[in-house]
Amino acid sequence: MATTDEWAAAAAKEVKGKDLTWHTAEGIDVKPLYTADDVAGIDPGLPGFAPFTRGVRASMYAGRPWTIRQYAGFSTAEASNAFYHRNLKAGQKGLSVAFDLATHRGYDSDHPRVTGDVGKAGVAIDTIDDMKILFDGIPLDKMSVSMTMNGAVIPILAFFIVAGEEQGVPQELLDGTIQNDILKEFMVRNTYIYPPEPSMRIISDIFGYTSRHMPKFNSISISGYHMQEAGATQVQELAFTIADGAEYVRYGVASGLDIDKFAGRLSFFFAIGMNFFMEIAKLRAARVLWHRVMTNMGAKDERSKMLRTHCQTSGVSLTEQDPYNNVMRTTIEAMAAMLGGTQSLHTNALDEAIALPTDFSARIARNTQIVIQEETGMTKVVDPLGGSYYVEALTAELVDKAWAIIEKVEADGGMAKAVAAGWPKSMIEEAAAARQARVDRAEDVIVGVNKYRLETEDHLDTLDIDNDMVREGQIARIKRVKAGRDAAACEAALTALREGAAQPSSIENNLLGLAVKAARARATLGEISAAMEESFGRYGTTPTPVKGVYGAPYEGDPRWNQVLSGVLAVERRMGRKPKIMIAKMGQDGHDRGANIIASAFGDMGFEIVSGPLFQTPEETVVVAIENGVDIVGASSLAAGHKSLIPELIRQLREHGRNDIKVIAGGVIPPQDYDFLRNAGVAGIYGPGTNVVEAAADVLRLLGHNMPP
Ligand code: SCD
Repeated sequence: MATTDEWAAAAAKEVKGKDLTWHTAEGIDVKPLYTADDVAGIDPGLPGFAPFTRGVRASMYAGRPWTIRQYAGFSTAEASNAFYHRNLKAGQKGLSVAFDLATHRGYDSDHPRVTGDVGKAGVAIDTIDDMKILFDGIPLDKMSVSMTMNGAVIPILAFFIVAGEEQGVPQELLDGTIQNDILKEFMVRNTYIYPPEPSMRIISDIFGYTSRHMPKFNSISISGYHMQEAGATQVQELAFTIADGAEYVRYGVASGLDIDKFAGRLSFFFAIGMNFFMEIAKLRAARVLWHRVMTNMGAKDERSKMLRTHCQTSGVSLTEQDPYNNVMRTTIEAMAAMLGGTQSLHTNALDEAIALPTDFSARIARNTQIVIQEETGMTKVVDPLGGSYYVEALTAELVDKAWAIIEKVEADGGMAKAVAAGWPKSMIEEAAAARQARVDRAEDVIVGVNKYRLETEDHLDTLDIDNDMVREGQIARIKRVKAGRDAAACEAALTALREGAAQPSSIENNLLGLAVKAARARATLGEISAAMEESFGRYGTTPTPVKGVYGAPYEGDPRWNQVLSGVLAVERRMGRKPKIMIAKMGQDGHDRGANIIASAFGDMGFEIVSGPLFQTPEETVVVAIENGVDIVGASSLAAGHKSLIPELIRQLREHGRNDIKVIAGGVIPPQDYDFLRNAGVAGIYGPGTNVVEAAADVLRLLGHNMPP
């Protein structure tokens, strides 16, 4: 039998001494070979038993496969309901509702701030009537329903409860999950409404209400997904998600709940990206970490310590270029999720980098899971990678690396304080900027983007929502509901909620309990949100880009130097640095792209004006003019580009400032490019844009003769 030393000598000879260690973004040195030496002392135990490394059920998928749960929703409740029925008929097993951004941020569709957002990136829900239509013909005692809602979580959950009630399903029988994870909203996703403190009260009120009345309902989905989407490494995603979980448990306990009465209904949500084995190990490590955290916090019931999770394949790993590659990417990611032991899974559609899925792309996405479940035999053996030297060693290493970050969070007083201090967000943004630089420098390969790029891209039909029509329909329904309700009863219910929000939390003042009464009285989502806003206020923020991370690896790079000289030349000519405003308009809080552009352009010598999130086009114009910017870069990731960007240009013209150029970036389908150019957009930068080349382009717009 050969020894590992003999193997090392043989391998070194084959590769002529080249270092075969892979230094990953999470700071893990992955070796080219793992052996029994790497797992000495590691015992992953058995599935269904603590610490659940090998899965939360003894029989896992051999007993029951994971839930095929596709996240979907668009335009109206009617259209989304019809889409759900088609998908369930075709093999989907659970529902997962995507709401539009107006709903997320607590605005009814008739609010002037949301004209560009209604029905766009999810379904518009204003009233209990919308919610009833959404689940028409779907028995809520049989179908488990997940709802991705964090900001307007109180009215949405109240509508869901009342929709069940009016279907004849008591709340005790409702099965499903509400995302309800506000900490990650403050960190990366930005669909919050209220400031952190009252937002945390909302969460413990929901824990209290669901633990008393909804025993089958998962009261939270503690999410790392959006962290990875925002650029977090797997270790960061793992650590901050588990630390968020610990914080929620602490708040629940502080509100007077017995840990074992609510912890069994906490659930999790992770992203599954392209680093196949790292993702498998991450899910295994997450279960070990949660078991450890909950044991330390005094949980006694094993169910309280059992990490059950949903997963979604990675959105950012998808490309606009050569989009059929996304089918393979999603398949690989789906396999990692199942080999990691997920309970529920969403597989992305191939066009999801640029638009909402069509029936065609949704079918391929769904069938990816069905094929794995029903054709491959992969579900027949529990945790088939258990005992793999590499997977077990990587699992243990991820546990240790994440634990070090969790200990730092705990030393800082927990995740709420760490989020307020801002360092987790900065850590993630630095990782995002570093990743973008690696992609732009083709050190991290993305097939079809920075390697093997096609000469001409195939046209792909994508779904387009007629936002005006949806909004008009919603406004008409809001009017109907308001006209048909008992105004005095509705006002009384809203007053009770307003007063409850002004008082400390108690069973009588439970915000969800009060909102259920308001929903029964036909109060709208906007009214319920506004009633709480009176006491809580509305939270806002302006992004602060990280410095130096994107530019560092470019030091000495000839193209980089050309851009730096170009910026200096423009600066000499103008007598000041060229100024670019990075604008986020509408209710789209996805700021990863905007932050990366701000960081990278800042490193190239541009002066950056970061606009606050959630601006209207009018507000953006005011900031742009006051700051004397040369260019406004509008970042759009939630399909509002066709209404918000032309409006921005119109407003600039009205102010006599045609000289301020407008460029657009983000998730913009190519078929909208002509529309935007005709509206006056000077440059469009979709997913996969090389940021240095985008800057070269901007210099050309500013009149600099930039070499190609
Ligand atoms: C499971 N069961 C078994 C079994 N496996 N019983 C016997 N043998 C087995 N092998 C039982 C379970 O005990 C459970 O019953 C029931 O079957 C259902 O199984 P589950 O494992 O609990 O699965 P599910 O109901 O699907 O729940 C999965 C989660 C839940 C717990 C993870 O929280 C969930 O569905 N989450 C989905 C979240 C989601 O969709 N998020 C979308 C986010 P009991 O319950 O009686 O025990 C989208 C998003 O944010 C996108 C990005 C963005 O918008 O920004």
